Amino acid sequence: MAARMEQLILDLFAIEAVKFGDFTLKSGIQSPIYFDLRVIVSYPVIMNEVAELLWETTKTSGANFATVCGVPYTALPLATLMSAHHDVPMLIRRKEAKDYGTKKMIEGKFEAGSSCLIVEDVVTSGSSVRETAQALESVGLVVTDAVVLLDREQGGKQKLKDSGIALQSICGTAQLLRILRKHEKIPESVAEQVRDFVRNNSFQPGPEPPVKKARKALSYGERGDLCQHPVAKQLFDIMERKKSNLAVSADLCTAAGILKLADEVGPHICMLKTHVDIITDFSAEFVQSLTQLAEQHEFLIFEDRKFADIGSTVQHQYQDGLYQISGWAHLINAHALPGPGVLEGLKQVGLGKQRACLLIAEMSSRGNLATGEYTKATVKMAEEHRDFVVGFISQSQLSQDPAFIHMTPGVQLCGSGDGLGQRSGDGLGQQYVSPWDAVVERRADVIIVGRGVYKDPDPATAAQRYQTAAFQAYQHRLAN
Ligand code: 5BU
Repeated sequence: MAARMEQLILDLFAIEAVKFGDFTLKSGIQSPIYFDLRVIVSYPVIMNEVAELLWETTKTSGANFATVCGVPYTALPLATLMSAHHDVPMLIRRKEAKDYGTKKMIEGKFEAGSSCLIVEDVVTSGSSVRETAQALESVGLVVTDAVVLLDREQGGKQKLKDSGIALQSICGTAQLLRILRKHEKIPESVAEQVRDFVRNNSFQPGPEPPVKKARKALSYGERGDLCQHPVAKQLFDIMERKKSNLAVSADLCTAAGILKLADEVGPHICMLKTHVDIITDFSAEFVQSLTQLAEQHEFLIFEDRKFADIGSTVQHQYQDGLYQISGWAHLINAHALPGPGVLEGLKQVGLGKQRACLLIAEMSSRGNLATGEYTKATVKMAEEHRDFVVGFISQSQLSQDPAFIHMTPGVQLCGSGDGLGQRSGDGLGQQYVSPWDAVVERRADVIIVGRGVYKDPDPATAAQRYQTAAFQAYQHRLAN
């Protein structure tokens, strides 16, 4: 088996499934090594060998399982080959519930309580395996084992062990480097660079740094108690009571459509987000009905107006015109781009009405410019206007202050590849992460979901699915 594994590593290098250079991983970290196992579908002999070695690795470990399930998408054909060659039934986890028919997240026959082996191509932190395990467990399956082709050896194995999953791998980074060095495929300097990278970028088990350990993770309810601003308090309180950290983005163009959606998803959300300027038949009656629904279902209204002008202009845009946003939106947001004047203008309108604002510190769209120094300056601006700014629209946690709320758009129920720098999108620049990644990895407090919910033929069920996924992720974060 060792000789076969050695040959496999050389083959993977030859087909560029393993590359060396300067790559940006999904987490934003620069890595000197990159695994792109998606190419193996073009090399059936190699793919077959990977599936066989995965099978033998599993069998040697003594794992018991009734079904196999590949983490979508790269590991799907691997699980298929294992299933077909060894006569073990397979399950398929949908990345997104299909928008017609039965909308099952797990396809295939199984008995509740039976065990399923997870198959994966690469493991970094183990988050994709955990996410698939969560989906399988949510329908009553038991997950105790996973098998992977390549373990990046950055702590994922230990993290999975901590959540009750034993991970077996065909090969780890250290062994891969040894083989490639032995055959002089890479210079020693590159191998050393990768070893350094792995050493410095591990999700380490063991004792946490003392400050972190001393600070217990606070629940939404506890954070609400620490907030000065009434809207922030109210939002945390709703999140705690309704067990929902889901905001639905109602990006529909008719008043009736938005009201119907708000009524359907109302029980599952903490907040409804609007783009009021896309509504063709906006009226005072619409505002009245939406406000009634917000009271009935207990959610806040967030107008995603993205104010970005000088103070005097945004004041009018907030208060006047057709929409008179300050009259009904509990929350609005603003870009930091114009400088503090944008907040000073908005505040003069909003403070008296006990309204709150979120600053856009990072965006979800590809190539956006809200990064680095701009993001840091935005956080500083928020800190200087705590009487009005209650948090951020962001893609990561930017402040340790528990009173600041982080809200993350660009979320859909889809795994986004483990550490591989890939995010799914909509073809127009939007980039998605899964609820798990948003809440656990990126530390979002609230996930914002638009099309994942309102494009579903059954938005209420879709909202419930997102609510459960995001709240379970929050509970995991609290417990760890
Ligand atoms: P989607 O259908 O889930 O992709 O909708 C996301 C919503 O969040 C949509 O209304 C956007 O305008 C909004 N959004 C975003 O997607 N990304 C951002 O960085 C910001 C807002 Br700020």
